[in-house]
This record gives sequence, C-alpha cells and structure tokens, in this order.
Amino acid sequence: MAQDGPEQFDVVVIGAGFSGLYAIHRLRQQHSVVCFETGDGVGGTWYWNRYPGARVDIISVEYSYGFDEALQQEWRWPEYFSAQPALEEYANHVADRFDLRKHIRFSNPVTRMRFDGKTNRWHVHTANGDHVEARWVIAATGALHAPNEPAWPGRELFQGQVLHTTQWPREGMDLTGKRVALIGTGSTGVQATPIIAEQAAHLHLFQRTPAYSMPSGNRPLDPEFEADWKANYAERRQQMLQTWGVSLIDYPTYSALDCTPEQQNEILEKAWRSKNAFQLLTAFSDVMVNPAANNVVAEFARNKIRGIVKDPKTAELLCPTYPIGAKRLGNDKGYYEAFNRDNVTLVDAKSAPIVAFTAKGLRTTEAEYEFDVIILATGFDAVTGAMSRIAIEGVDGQTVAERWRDGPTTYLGAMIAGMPNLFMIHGPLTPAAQAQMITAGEWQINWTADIIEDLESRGVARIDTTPEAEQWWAQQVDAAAAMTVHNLADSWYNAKNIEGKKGGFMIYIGGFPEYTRACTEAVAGGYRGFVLTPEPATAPA
Ligand code: NA7
Repeated sequence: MAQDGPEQFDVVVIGAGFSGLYAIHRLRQQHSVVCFETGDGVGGTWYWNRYPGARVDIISVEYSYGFDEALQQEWRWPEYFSAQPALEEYANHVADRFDLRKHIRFSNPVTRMRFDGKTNRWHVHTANGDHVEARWVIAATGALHAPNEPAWPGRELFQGQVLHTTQWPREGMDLTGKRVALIGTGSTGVQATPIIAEQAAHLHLFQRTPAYSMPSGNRPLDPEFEADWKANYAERRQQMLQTWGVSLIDYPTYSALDCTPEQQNEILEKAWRSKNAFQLLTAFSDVMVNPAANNVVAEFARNKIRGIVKDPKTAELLCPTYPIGAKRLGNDKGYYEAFNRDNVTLVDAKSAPIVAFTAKGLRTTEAEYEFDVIILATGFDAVTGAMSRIAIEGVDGQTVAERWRDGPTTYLGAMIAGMPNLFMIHGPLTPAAQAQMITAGEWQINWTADIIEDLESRGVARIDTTPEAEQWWAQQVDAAAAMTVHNLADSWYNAKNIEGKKGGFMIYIGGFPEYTRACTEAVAGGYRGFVLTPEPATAPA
C-alpha cells in the first residue's frame, strides 16, 4: 500500500458511533467515504459503556435517528429509556440496514493526521498502518470517549482486577461474592451502584462529591404512546429542534419564588414522580439560572435523600451542597436505597482522598481497604480528550493538543483555526450533552455536509476559520454559561473534573435554537467567520 501512495478518499469519518454512522450515510451519497473506528463494533458511547445499569436518560422515541421515516416507523423500542444492549442493537441494525459496514475499518483508530497545505488534503494514519488522503475529515469522536483514570501509584501491584466502566467485558462480569470498590458518583456510578450492590459480597462506594439523582421512570413502552409518536414523528422531530435541549420536556413559565412553599412542594412532588429524568430541573422556569430558585429544588432533593437513607450520617454525606443540575443530574433505579443495605458502605473520598493502589486494594489518607475488583467510574477527559489524543497537525505544524493546552478554541464548535477542512460533530463548545445528541448530531452533520457540497460546487478547495471568529464564539459560550448555575460546581462541563485540565466552559448552553441560528447565519452571511480558498486552477494568477 505504502509503495502506491496513500489511498484516496473524499471524506474520512473518525468514529462509528451514532454521529459517525449518520455521517457515513449522508456523505457517501456523493462522496467516497472511509470511517476508522477504535472498537470492533458500531455504537460509540453505546458500544463502550456496557457497565451494569448503563441506560439512556432521554426517552428513546426522541433519542433515535429521524433521517429515515421507514426506520423510525419500523423500529420498536422495548422501554422508555433504553438500556445499553437495546441501543447497541439499534446501532447495529442501522449499520446493516443502510449497508454502512463496508465503509468502516474496525479496531483501527486514527493515530495521527497532517494537513498538506499544497494539496489541501489531510493525510490520515491509523494504528493498523493505514495511510489515506482525503479532502475532508469529519471527526465524530465523541464528547465522552477518552476515559479519565486517576494516576494513583501502585496499580501494577494490585492483585485483583481494575477496570474503568468503559472497559466492561462484552460477556459481562460475575461479581457474586466479590469485594468491590466503585469509585465515582457521576451518572455512571449512580446507575451502577444498585446493581453491583445486589451482586457483590460487599460494595464500597468512594464518593468525592455527592450526586443529585432522580428515580428513573423507565418502564415498558406503552403501545399507545408509541403509536402517537409514530403518527407524528416528522412534526415532533422539527419541534424538538426548536427546544433548548432538543427534547419535548415541559418548560413552565413561572418562577419557584412566585410559589408558596405548599405550591413548590406540590410541583416538586409531581416532578419527582414524573418519570421524566430532568423534570426537577424544569419544574420552574428559573431552576438553572437563579441560585435562590435552585435552592428550593435542591433542598427538596436533599430531603428526599434524608427520607430514603436510614442512617442519618450516611444520608448527610450523600446530600450535595452545590446547586442541583450544576453537575449532570443522575437518573437511577434505587441509588439512595442501596445505602440501606448491609453490604454497602459509603466512603468519604473528599475528606480522605484515595492516594494509592496496594497489593490488596486501595489506600486513602486515613485507611487501607481490601478488594477483589476495583471499578473506576471516574468519568472522562471529556469533550476535548478524544481529539487531543490524536496527533492532529494543522497548517502551521501545531497540533490540536498544543492549540488547546489552555482550553479548547473552536468556531461554532465545528472548526479549529489552522485545521482546514476538518469538521467536528459534538466538538468542544457545541451544545454536546446539553442537547439530545442523536438529533443534534444529525443536524450538525447535515449542516456540515451542506457546506462541503456547496463549497465543492463553487470550486472551493479549503475552508478554515480564524482566531477572531473563535474568540467571538468563546464569548458567546462564556456569556451563556455565566447566566446559569453551572459554574457553581466543578464538573466536566467546566473542565474541572480533572486536576490540571485547563479550559473554561466546554459546551454551549445557550440552547440548540440559538446554536443552529448562529451556524446557519454564518453560512448565509457569506461564510462569516470562515476563510475560503479556491481550487488552485481557479485561483487568481
Ligand atoms: P462524571 O460525571 O465525570 O463522574 C465521575 C465521577 O468520578 C465523579 O463523581 C468524580 O468526582 C469521580 N472522580 C473522578 N476522579 C476521582 C478521584 N481521583 N477520586 C475520587 N473520585 C473521583 O462521569 P460519568 O461517567 O459518571 O458521567 C459522564 C457523563 O455521561 C454524564 O455527565 C452524562 O452526560 C453521561 P467529582 O464529582 O469530580 O468530585
């Protein structure tokens, strides 16, 4: 292969998750496309995250593709909030139904890329030694892909098994009779806790920051609900795009502070039982923007914890003090209830942090613990990690990791100055994870594909953006974040989940309609914020 030079394609797609799959489908209609995928199967997030309890927290009739009417009419979701196996099965169905696999090279991650400014093409290299050249690259690398594994010393000494939740074996793991440590209380830890507690001889949950979580409203999908959605799918998909989070959640117009305590309580009780994962955050109009209103909801949630957990000391340790929703709200099936079991112990890893692995388990600043299995539910080098871990070299020889040393810079979350013809889906400073990601991803891919097709039809060989455009977008991102309570807690949203990681707010939370308006206006305004370079043959002499 090397002797004949690199293989030629129009488009390289990185990642065969939900966005990558649709990107292949959309682009291959007019282009030659190759996709490189790290895993040996499709599904991305829903391929990697097969830990016990892994389940989506958005109703599946929304969290699914809308690009093909027959697909959305024929596919049947078993439950309101699908579990990982159903989501992976769906991704596989889509890959087969639309014959996408022939474009995908599995177990073959992209390791480095270099833009050739003379030919205006990317050279893409992979772990298996592939070298391809393409005009366009679409990075659908996932906002929550690169695992965060704390660098405690001594991991090689531990005689049991250590694994991150993204490394869960496909065949499952029998934890029966095992002494298990689970570290982390984000969405993952909250989902996994009750299930592991049922299996393990004893579960120690190491908590650095407590989690707010709502009971999951999961249940088998009601046939009438399904039929109603299927009768109105096209219209609902359009309506979803007009909402802040690309989801048809009720958004009330009244403030928590305009209600009496009795009214507040009635509304919040209803929200708690609503079976909608985020209803507590949308119980009033101002939960996410007014700390006083937020505290009404936060105190309600804390009282729920105190009501469920029998041991008052454990209950208090489980009660968060930061605003509810500032970190991602959990969605669980018996999380707090698990602490009433005799075989579950909550460990305060804030006052006594974990400092090392030992031959038999873990050491904190206060004690030693013995385990058979240590599970790291420690989250991700989120939003930037997947891109930064590929050596991507732009026009001036600088890599993405170097450019983002002090935090990600992007224009509309889609492009990075000096990295021409490279488009990101759910990239840094997009609404990633604050918008329902399958539908939002489809929108971004269509916007990207339209740009590519438009530029090709006009003989444009290269599209780039500028540091000024990036700065303008950074201001929009920061302004949106400043209006909310999100910065009142440390999380992956603000790059404070990993010690030493720099960056401001990592995603745009001004709402999906504002985001898409900025994107469409930029293009309609003559590619405002972009720099277009024509094909050499048509360039002025
Ligand atoms: P998260 O939400 O980032 O949670 C990671 C958890 O791991 C969180 O509780 C962290 O505590 C904890 N953590 C991380 N490092 C350590 C160390 N060194 N010691 C103790 N505890 C640690 O990741 P998830 O996988 O749960 O969820 C990610 C997203 O997936 C979620 O937001 C949804 O969008 C779906 P911390 O809170 O930082 O103190």
